[in-house]
Amino acid sequence: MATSFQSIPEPDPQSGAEDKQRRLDAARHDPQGTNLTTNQGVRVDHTDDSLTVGERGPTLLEDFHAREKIMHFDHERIPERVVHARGSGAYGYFQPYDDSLAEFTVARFLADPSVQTPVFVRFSTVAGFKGSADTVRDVRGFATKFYTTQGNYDLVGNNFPVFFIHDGIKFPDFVHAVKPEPESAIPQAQSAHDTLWDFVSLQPEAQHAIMWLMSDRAIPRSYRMMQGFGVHTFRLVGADGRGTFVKFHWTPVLGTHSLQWDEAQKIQGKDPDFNRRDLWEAIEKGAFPEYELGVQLVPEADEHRFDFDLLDATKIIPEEEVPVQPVGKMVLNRNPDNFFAETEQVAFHTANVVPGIDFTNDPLLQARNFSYLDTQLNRFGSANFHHLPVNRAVTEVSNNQRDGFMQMQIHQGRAPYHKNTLQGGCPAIADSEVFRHYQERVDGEKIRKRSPSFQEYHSQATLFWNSMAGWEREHIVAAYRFELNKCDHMHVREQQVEQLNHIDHDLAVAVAEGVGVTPPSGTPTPNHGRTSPALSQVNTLYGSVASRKIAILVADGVDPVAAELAEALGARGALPELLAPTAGSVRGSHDADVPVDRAINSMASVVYDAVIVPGGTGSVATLGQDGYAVHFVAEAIKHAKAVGALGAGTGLVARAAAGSARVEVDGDRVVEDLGVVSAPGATGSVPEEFVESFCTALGRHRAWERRTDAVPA
Ligand code: HDD
Repeated sequence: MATSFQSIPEPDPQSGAEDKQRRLDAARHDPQGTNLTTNQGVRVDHTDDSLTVGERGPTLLEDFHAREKIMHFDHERIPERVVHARGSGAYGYFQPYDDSLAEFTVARFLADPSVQTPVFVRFSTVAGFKGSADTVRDVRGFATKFYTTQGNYDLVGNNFPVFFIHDGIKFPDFVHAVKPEPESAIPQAQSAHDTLWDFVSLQPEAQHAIMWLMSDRAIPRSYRMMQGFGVHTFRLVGADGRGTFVKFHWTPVLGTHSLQWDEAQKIQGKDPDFNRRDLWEAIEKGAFPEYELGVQLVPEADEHRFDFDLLDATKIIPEEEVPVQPVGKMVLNRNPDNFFAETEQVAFHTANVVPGIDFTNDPLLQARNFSYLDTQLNRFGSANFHHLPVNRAVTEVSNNQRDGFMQMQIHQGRAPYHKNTLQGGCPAIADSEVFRHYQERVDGEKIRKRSPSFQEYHSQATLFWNSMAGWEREHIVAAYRFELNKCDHMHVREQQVEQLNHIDHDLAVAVAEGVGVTPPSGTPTPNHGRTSPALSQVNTLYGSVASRKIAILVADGVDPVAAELAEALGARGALPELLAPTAGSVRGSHDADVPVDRAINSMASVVYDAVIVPGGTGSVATLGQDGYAVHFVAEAIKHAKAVGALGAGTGLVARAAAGSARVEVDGDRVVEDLGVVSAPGATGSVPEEFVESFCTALGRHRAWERRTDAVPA
């Protein structure tokens, strides 16, 4: 996860990211100040009653307004994406730091630091339907459309750097296995069922991506706090036609952070839109998500220097072998105006490339280059989906493609063919800035056979496992156990445990013990012992409290510190909210009203990053009697969150902590233990030391070393 997070240079005003927004203006419709009309622009004076014969008679066929309104409603839905149906999007821009890629690629948006390129990004889950919950255990899509001055470039990636299969012909099988089982349509957006595990335990190539799926990477805290990867090895092409292999990485400025599995499941009920809301609110509040783009470059001459095949999308290039070179930064700074028009109708396609970027023969990528164009025809029912505002290039589009459903352009001229003399030969073939396919010599037999260089399946899963910290391993074992325990067929559990025996024998035994099968009988593959520290979330960025949500629990009689605390935390960029048993305000111990942001029982600790209980004996006594409030604190303790306590609040937090962290309840000291910060003497004002210590704990994201098994929440 190497990053530099430099600032980007002043862009050339002509290349501005606002260009796409200006063009979208033409398609925007604001109902403010308008009158209600039919689709033909005829004003109507009544839209609540159909045209009938008499007050209680039948509706007339001539009621064109009712018919049009209902007809349109009947056709409001389009097919959801067959995968990645659930998603959220935002606009922004990308800009390179410098011209360091200029010697490798003619793609200006990557190599010219004066160019600021507008982007639209859609984040998604894979398996669930459009209305499924956000925080399921799944891969996250990270798809970016760059509206470059050389045409649209789509980088359609995921938050895992590897995929489950290495040939696209298996994609339908894989997706059929992970989707709800066909006879019952159960379970929704879950990998924890027989068919998925049956499939992957019979496809050893899936084991590396499955290891990622069992890790905390599959439950990101936020789209703003996850990495993105192009996954495939692509090719950069320079002005001299030279090719260089490239892997793309997005790294979030806020660090890569995850939820806890118990928490993720609870959020699915408390706020199914958790990640969507987080992205939306952050952008509305001006906390713009930022990601650094990095590249791993491999000269063509080094294609065969690795112990895996560069064309195998189930493999990473370890960052320690080929460092990630920072290239530029993307900032997401604008929410869409309309979810359907923009986020739903955006159409990504891996074959949307621009001069300077080309494919490799990765068989997964080759299949994707067919699938994405094809799937859009199913979604839009027309080949004209590139006319949709969100999909339109900012460059001129001119060719001889004509007609089709929903043609939005009025093509002039009488010669829609090439070559012609009747239109002056236009559209003409340009002699500069054109896309030229990378010239690669290919020859061989026509065969259905995967290269032996793709046929080593487990060593990088072992690398991942070896690179994990103790708590990351605990989460992985727990995830395998959870998932396999949901499988009805014991032989499916056994098949998977046998696979694990090729990754790490101890892991296989630990999982077997938790899922009621005998430990693997076969000879284990010896663990090679190698690690890649960049894979562990221990080595991500920590320290920032920006946009972290903090619940401050109050009731009548609360010490005056509550409001002061909210101000001090807000000044550091965090998002504190005051929660009380009822909404409105509470009466402070200093006899002043303290406004409250939300009622405790309309929220839950799982949607916050941290909880604080200020003092005030009346307030703490009321909260202590409120089972929901006590549970709120205990749950935050259980999920290893930063928890703060001041004055009498320390008593309540000590009770909730159930011995999992030391909480001081007497004296004047500020004490931090395993992410729990207590300041029993702080009643009149908030000690700076408390704020410091609490923000340090919050900036560490979670105190994973806190032992919370005994905490009942
Ligand atoms: Fe895919 C959507 C990412 C393999 C076929 N894929 C889709 C989206 C993302 C990815 C992020 C959602 C785009 C959006 O937000 O609209 N897919 C990946 C990655 C893969 C991958 C990173 C492996 C490296 N996909 C893959 C294969 C195939 C597909 C092998 C088929 C052979 N993917 C599709 C699709 C989708 C799609 C059916 C559904 C909706 C869409 O394309 O526009 O064509």
